[in-house]
Amino acid sequence: MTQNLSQTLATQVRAVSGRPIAKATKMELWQGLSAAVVDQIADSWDTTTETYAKGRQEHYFSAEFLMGRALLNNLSNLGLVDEARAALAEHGDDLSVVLEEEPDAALGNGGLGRLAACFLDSCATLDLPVAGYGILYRYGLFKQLFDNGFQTEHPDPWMEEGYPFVIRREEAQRIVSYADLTVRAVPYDMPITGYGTKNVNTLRLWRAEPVEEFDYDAFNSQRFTDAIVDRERTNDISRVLYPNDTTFEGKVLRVRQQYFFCSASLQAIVDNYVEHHGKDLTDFAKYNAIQLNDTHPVLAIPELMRLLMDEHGLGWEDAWAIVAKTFAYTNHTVLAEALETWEMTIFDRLFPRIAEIVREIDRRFRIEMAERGLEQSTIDYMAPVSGNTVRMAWIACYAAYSINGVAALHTEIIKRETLKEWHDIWPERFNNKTNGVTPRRWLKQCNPRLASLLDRVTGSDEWVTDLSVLSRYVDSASEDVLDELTSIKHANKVDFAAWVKEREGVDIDPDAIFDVQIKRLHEYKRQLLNALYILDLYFRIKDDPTLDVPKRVFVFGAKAAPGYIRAKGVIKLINTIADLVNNDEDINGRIKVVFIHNYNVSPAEHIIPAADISEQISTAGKEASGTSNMKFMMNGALTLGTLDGANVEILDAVGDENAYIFGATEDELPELRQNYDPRWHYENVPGLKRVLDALTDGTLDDCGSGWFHDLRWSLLEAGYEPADVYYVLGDFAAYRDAKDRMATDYRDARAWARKVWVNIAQSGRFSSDRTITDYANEVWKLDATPID
Ligand code: HBZ
Repeated sequence: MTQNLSQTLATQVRAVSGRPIAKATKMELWQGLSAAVVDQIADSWDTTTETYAKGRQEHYFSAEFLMGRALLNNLSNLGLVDEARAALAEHGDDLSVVLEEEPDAALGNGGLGRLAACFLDSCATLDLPVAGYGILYRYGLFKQLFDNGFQTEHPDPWMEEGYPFVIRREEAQRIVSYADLTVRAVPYDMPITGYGTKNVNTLRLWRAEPVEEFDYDAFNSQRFTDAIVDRERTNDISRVLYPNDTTFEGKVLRVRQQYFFCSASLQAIVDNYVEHHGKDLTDFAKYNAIQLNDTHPVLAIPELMRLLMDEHGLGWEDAWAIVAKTFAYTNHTVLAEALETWEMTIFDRLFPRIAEIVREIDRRFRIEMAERGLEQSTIDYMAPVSGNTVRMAWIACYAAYSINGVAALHTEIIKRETLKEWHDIWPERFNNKTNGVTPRRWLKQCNPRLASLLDRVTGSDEWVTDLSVLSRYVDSASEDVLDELTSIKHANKVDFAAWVKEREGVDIDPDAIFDVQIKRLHEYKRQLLNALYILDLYFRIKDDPTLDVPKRVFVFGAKAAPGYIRAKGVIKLINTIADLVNNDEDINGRIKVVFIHNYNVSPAEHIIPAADISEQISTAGKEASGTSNMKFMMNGALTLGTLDGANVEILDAVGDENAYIFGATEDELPELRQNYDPRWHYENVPGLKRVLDALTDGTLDDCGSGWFHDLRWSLLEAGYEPADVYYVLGDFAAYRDAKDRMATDYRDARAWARKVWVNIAQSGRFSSDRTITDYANEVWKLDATPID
């Protein structure tokens, strides 16, 4: 039925551009090719949807899906890359140029959102009946530019020019009601292809639209603004992704967003149940499981109660019995400020019925706990509602049948501290699911040279869907393979250097060590520690120009939340250090610093294959898992890291000699902190004083912002809070030693390549296929359902 890609390409390009393919722009070629891909999968997608609808399904609720680009991913999954390249070549066009036209779907902040995207890829590849549900934000995460080294934020209207990979499903719209507003939720479905399978899963993103496009009564009676105001309030709901991952702004709107996608998704899920299994909802949990990606979708719990009771006539106990078998909750942080709480007054204002249900959950919880004999103070602490505060994580812990952390250490910490009281009562609910990343995007697609070496070494491409096969070859890499690894990395660095030159205007030497830290900017992630090292190295070379150190390129990519001034100070600092060292003739290119602006999924695909050193240097106990650490490992960068998050498991997989671990550990820190005096380190650790003083003595200019003074102050004095809460100065000496040692070790190319190989070969357990298989077996109880 479907025509081949080259036949449809010309037709689709003509349809989107209204002119012959020879005259189409690159953007129109991208759109036409993308539409041609959708044409290829339409039948399988429909069959998959129909098949899944009848059986048990898992629904992944997430406020964020950081999908990145779709076209290459789909072509690669469908085995159509060569055909697409040839089809474009017929018209004199180059696939790689066309691919670069695609905007990133940046509907996420960072790790949490990207994890959701990797999970969808694995679910489709494993033929698992899983759908994602979220919001079709008109503006994804802000676009970052630098103005004189300062971050500036700009809107990212990613769909403005048309986006063939989301299909509006007019007929599947739902109504979502608030006390002050009724809106239409219109689903836009994105096909999620899997590697080497016909199954095509779905990501359903909801967009808010006015029930009536325009209030003509208001308009005609001269109330022009009234007519527009309601429309805009509705459009606001899916207008923009919140760029906050610590602080909360526009609380009411954020709660509105959360309720919006939870309610619309649950209505669709319940309706599907009724259609296939009848009006008696008793067996709802037999057919449906819902994974809550952090607390953002926790409103789904009272909303499902409402739907079951108010729309389907169940009593409280029956409804709660279903809810308690439906939801599973993933925690992504131990930072107290990120466990969402809302004011009850917001709930009262937006949805009084949900507020009432939450109060009833609270009332029953208190009774149940009193019957268990818990102390009143414990009950008050754990109760979903205290005073005017609603604690979303507590609602999740009470209702969910499964609660998981995202790395072994993280799960231990939430059991012991963050969620201790819950673990005391329901230890059986707790489980670990160490994160993973998809080897399709993060190895096969972004690093074709390495992928082809792996094909040759293993004799097949089985590793693409079972990355664990690589471990069989861990001890058997010949010297030829090791040399080839070195030249692949070098070739990737040459490509990357050209990309950096074009994008950032900086020259970097592919023979230097590429040392990379890419992640959101946070104090706990300690980009500042890295910056202090670079400054120290700079001074060391200035002191002794003959110092024999290998050439280095320090690469950063990071966005700071717009209101997070200290994080923005670190960005300005790194850019200022870059100016200083990149242009110093004494340094003569021995150190280069590059801050990649607007870091996102597709820049990551250029950066990671070129990295030698993976910076994973968070204060121990603070990074729940990390996922870039896994991507780097897969691409043969060695970890320079603390014993934090999944670094612990990476170390376990590769062994001491193949990773560089430093710094205070999570169990040492409480005691270390008791007598911690950052000033002592400032005075006594050689080099530290010089580096910290450079922040304020005129060496580095913060353009009158006062931000560098604040950074120094946060480490040394900090006033009302303890100084240097993230132990930057405490870990500085150990970090410098480890990083210097790495640079020295890099000189032995063979020995380095052997470490690189061990990292690649042992990366199998960090494939999201492994993570998802564990979720499917242990939490979702879900079987693969291939459509053929
Ligand atoms: O989730 C990250 C963790 O910091 C990281 O360690 C982990 O690997 C990753 C996946 O499990 N957490 C986030 O990315 N969190 C957010 O982006 C966030 C967004 C909005 C919030 C709170 C947190 O309100």
